[in-house]
Amino acid sequence: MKKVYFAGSIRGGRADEALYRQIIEYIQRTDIVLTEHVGNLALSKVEHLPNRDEAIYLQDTGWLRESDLVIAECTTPSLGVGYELAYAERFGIPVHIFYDTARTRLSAMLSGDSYYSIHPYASPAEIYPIIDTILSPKL
Ligand code: 6K6
Repeated sequence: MKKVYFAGSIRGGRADEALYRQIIEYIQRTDIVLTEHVGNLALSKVEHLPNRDEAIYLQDTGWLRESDLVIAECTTPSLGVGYELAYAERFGIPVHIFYDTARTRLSAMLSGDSYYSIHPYASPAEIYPIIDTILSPKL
């Protein structure tokens, strides 16, 4: 089973929360999602700590370094997700970026970086077969 770091907007806006949750549940049928809370804010365990933001940063960067790959839904722009994608590149972790072409124009800092595997989609239904390919064990 692969350890997947799922990245999606939190303070950048929660318009796509339901989609994040569906993608996370889909990945969890076969693999491990380290960041389940991105699809469900109620699952966060660090929210009430006095040093909350530092705890979030340390926890998330630790999970990124131990992940096998990152899957990011980037339709809602997020500074935190952008940071995570650059962080993953720095540590050589594969990154797959999904975004809805009708709702966003992906930042050139992502679309212009050949390190990233980018998957534009017209309908969310297109996401799942691509995830199957990403997660399928290589022979
Ligand atoms: C409350 C409810 C759910 O999570 C919380 C506490 N906040 C965070 N907890 C865990 N990871 C976070 C939190 N805020 C941001 N992140 C990370 O940054 C996630 O891994 C997201 O992929 C990304 C979102 O960044 P912003 O800039 O949109 O917040």
